[in-house]
Amino acid sequence: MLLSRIVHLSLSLVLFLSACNSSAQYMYLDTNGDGIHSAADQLLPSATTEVDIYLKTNTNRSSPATCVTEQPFSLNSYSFILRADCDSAQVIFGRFVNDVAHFSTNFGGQVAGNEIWIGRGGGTFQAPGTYKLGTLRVTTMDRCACLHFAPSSVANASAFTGFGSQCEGANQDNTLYLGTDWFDVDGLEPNSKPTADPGGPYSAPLASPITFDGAASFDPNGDALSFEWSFGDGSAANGAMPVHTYAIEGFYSACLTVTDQGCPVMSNTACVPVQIGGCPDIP
Ligand SMILES: [Ca+2]
Ligand SMILES: [Ca+2]
Repeated sequence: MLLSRIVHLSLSLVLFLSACNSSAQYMYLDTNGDGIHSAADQLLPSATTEVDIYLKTNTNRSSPATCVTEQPFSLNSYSFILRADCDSAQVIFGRFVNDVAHFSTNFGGQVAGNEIWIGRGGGTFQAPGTYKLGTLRVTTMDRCACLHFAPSSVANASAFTGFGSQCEGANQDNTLYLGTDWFDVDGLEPNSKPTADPGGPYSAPLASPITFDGAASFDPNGDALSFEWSFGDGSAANGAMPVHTYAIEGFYSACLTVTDQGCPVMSNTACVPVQIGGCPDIP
């Protein structure tokens, strides 16, 4: 409780008289070191992931913020809560390293179950912009885990996700709070399913080979895919571009199932019409 009081006091050092509402800040997580958030950012199952925490103090995903009192969206402290709250996955929070220069004041922090709260600050205002706040080690046990920002803590009613700034915010305490002053966050989600694209439609004379093309299939996480085809005549094959020859004229439905290597493993199936021989054209 004492630590959280210190956070509130520290984030309220600079007071201004005029109200300043803002709704355009963005906090996100990055695990592949490219400095941006995408579906490729995930916790490694049964392993330790270095999770980078980023904050844009003066923009949301795509547009700038405006402080109505024209005070800058500077930064002199931050506080965030992360929670692994999906699929009953167990996580272990490890070392956190602050990356903002001059933020040598440690507001403490707290781990409670699958939740962690961390706060840092310093006396010098940093210019508005994009900051890598720091890096947190997160270890998952034997399950696929997620990690989400939370506006408030389950374990500590005084902890919050936000940052101290010269722009005073809706509460006029020079603290911009997630869920009050701004809303854009991107945590780490479990696996996303791939999309199967079997190409086609296909047609060929009887007994002529057809090259099926599933290369346009994709996975939003960038997972490698395996390909399984069912040609509709009882035959099957693996691979992105198998060749198959039908022995009987007619219409068939060829289906492609792609499977990723994510956690949990996910699949997607799509089918395409096939015309063999001199039948009328496929509508
Ligand atoms: Ca990334
Ligand atoms: Ca995937």
